[in-house]
Amino acid sequence: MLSYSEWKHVFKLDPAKAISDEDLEHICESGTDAVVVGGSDGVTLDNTLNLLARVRRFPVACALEISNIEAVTPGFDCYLVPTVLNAGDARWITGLHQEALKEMGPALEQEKVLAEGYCILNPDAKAAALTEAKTEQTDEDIEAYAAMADRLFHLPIFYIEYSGTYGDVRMVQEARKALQEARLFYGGGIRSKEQAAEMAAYADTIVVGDIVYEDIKKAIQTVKAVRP
Ligand code: 1GP
Repeated sequence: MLSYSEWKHVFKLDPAKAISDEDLEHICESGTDAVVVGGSDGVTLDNTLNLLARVRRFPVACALEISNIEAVTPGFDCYLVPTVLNAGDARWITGLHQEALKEMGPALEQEKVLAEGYCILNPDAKAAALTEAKTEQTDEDIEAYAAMADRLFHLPIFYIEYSGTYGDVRMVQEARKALQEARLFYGGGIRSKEQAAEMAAYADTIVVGDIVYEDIKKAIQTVKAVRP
């Protein structure tokens, strides 16, 4: 199984959304590099465990993106911890993380845990509202956020997030220029193989979410764009 630094394409599955066994098989056997389990609403320990068990029937890497501390369970290949660098509410930058570590600090030694420095750029995304993200950002702002994630805080992942809408490729290009070590993730509104290829030209990893629940065939085609 590939480690996060080799991922070019991942599917993000929301444990709160229903997916048939057949569609899940298509996703897991599509040639994608990993399945990331994560969502913003209604994520529970029950639905997380259920999806983990179903994905585990296939030989694909499976990561948990933590949004809710009650839903964290052992058994994933790695754990992604978002910190929203452009959040207006500081709880989403360090607050919830510090609270979580009070309870779960020892788990850091035992599990593969990776911080993701998010920059949320779609003002209509649920996560933007929740974190009060400052989504109006210029090219220079993005370059500086990327440099901050990469060389100041040494985060392993910088994530340009347009969840729900296809983003501005210029922002991904700006981030690309500024990054030296961190992996660049792009996610948001990828609904075709052309869009997948366009973002994958600059991002190390593209994240494909909603289309899985809207058009499974189109979702699978996004893999071919980056893993022909
Ligand atoms: C969401 O970046 C991911 O966190 C993927 O976005 O659901 O819009 O594909 P979509």
